[in-house]
Amino acid sequence: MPLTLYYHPFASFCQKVLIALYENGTPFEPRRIDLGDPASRAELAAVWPLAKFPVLRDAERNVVIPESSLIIDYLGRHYPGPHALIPADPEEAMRVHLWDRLFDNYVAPHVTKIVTDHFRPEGRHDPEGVEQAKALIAQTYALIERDLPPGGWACGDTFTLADCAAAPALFYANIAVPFAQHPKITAYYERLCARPSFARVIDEARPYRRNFPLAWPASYA
Ligand SMILES: N[C@@H](CCC(=O)N[C@@H](CS)C(=O)NCC(=O)O)C(=O)O
Repeated sequence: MPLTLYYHPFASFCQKVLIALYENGTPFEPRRIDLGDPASRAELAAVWPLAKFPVLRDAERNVVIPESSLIIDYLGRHYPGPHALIPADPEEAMRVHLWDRLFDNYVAPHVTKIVTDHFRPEGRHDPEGVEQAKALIAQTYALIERDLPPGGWACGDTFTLADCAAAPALFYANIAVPFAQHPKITAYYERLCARPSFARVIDEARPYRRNFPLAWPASYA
């Protein structure tokens, strides 16, 4: 098996790539990284010095690919399966990339800001930064609610890279800044949770929930 994924099942950007792999039934060797363990972190840093995951290693082509969107793009080009997650049409692909960017840049990192503030030592919290992060997520929800199609997926009838990004981002964002007052996002999120690839990702991450500092909503089975 040429593909190795360096990842953690609870990390949202890793979940994004897992969804893509599961959508296409792509075989890979999972290499679980524990960033709290120096040896495990060093193993990741040896393939990608920034020590951020996910990272994909392709032994057959002798390449290392960091960055979730690039990994999904790479998989589609070199290990295609039944679901093309990035459309061939450049205009459609641009729309998919825009939605992917929305979730990656304007939702997920702000959730990280809110969550990691809980791990800061006493006297080093950043309440203003946390409030800003919450406001930016709320602002992005408003845009998503405005432009999301009433049914189907983020960019229409086909499940794409944008949905791989959306599912974990919304899963965690909803805990930090609930989106219940946005009916289209709520219905879309329910469709994402019913998608077998994402349902599997949620299941595999469940054992790690005890380390999460925010309260789990009752609706999160
Ligand atoms: N832009 C990157 C973001 C990767 C990222 O931030 N991953 C997080 C886990 S979800 C991480 O490595 N966090 C560990 C750290 O920042 O030390 C991508 O799309 O893959």
